[in-house]
Amino acid sequence: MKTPHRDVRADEGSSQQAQGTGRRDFLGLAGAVTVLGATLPLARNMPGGFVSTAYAQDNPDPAAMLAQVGKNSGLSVIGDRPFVAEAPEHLLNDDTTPIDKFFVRQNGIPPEAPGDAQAWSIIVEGSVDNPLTLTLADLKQRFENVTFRMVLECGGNGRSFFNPPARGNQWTNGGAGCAEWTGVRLRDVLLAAGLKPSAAYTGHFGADSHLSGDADREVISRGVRIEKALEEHSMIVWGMNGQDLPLVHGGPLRLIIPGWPGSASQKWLTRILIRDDEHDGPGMTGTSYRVPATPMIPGSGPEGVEFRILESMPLRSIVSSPANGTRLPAGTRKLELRGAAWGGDVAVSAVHVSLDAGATWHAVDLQEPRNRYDWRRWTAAIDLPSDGYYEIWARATGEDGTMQPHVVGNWNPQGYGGNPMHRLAVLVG
Ligand SMILES: Nc1nc2c(c(=O)[nH]1)N[C@H]1C(S)=C(S)[C@@H](COP(=O)(O)O)O[C@H]1N2
Ligand SMILES: [Mo]
Repeated sequence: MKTPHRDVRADEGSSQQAQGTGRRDFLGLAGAVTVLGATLPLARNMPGGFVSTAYAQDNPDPAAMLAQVGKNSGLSVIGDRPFVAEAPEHLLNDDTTPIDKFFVRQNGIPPEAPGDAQAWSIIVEGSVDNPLTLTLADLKQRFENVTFRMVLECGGNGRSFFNPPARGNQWTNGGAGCAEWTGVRLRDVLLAAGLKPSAAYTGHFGADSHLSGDADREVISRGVRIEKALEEHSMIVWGMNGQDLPLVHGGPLRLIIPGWPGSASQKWLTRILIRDDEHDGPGMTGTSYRVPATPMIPGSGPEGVEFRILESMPLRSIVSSPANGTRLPAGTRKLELRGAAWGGDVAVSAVHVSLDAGATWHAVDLQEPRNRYDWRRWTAAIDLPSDGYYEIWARATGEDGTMQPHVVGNWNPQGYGGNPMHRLAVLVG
């Protein structure tokens, strides 16, 4: 067993580490949590609306923190400051991930909800002919409104599978969800601003504040090559699953840059800077969202290693039903499986499952995606030869012929791209 990583703040770049906040993370202090809980015995059992903000802030109690932001109590809180929570695979069993089961990744402190969401505005400037200031209401009115169901996935998803452990939040497979996003195409807005021929990169800015309390420090500011920004599915969104985008997910307005690390999908969007060169905000440099250009020795330091920006996320498949550890009645001879698979810019072409550690594989029934970047839901009914203990392995294949590996490869200091096959156990009888 891996010991939980103490420095939960260092997830995606030393540039984002809190400075002198004097806060503890609860993951390394399980004993202390018990003590705190004991001083307020009823707090854990209170319904969400009764857990005061002050309580949640002063007591790193995962249940209270989840309730505070309207999240399902089954999510795993993997960081308390900033708040980070993922869905165990069995909570990703819906075709469209409900908001309460959708992972959360904060790098700083979210802004207050604005009084008038329609008045929230963004600036588009830099290498453009007509810099724009647009309110949410302007966006709705001026540009075609579109809805796509698309996966949003943290760049560090799968990090906990690295050995030796990589620095940062220890995600399993649940730093991902697939929601219906409503908004406008980023492309339409950029074209309205008139991109100069030199425009090469975007830089994204948001309204959250840095954990250090320094008002001049950006929490995170990533960007993408202009070609990605101009793709049909890159969006500025105000809607999630038919509702107004919740504050915890970057409402009123955020970017969705599908298929690439979630960090490119700036929340509480305030500004898009068009640049002639690669953006260099927090999260763009060093080993943040970067992987080695050539394979490095697992556990070694970054000195002398050339890193490149992580763009497409890797292939991933999950079994979302049954849950890991499920016990089925004796005599069960059909194992009914449900799951999902996705793969960044690469479409999933097949998913296979094995009950015998990969000796034999069974193809699953794959649903068509609704649109590009949607995940593919799948089902399978596998014959069980007998009662007993079974491990289920699931493996996705991409349209480029690549597959998920048995074990995580490509070790890198911050643990990006960890996508080994999903493995879970069931007991029959
Ligand atoms: N302004 C801002 N945008 C942000 C972040 C942040 O901390 N601040 N976190 C990023 C990261 S690392 C991820 S994985 C996604 C998470 O989005 P979610 O919390 O809506 O799931 O938002 C991204 N956008
Ligand atoms: Mo992330």
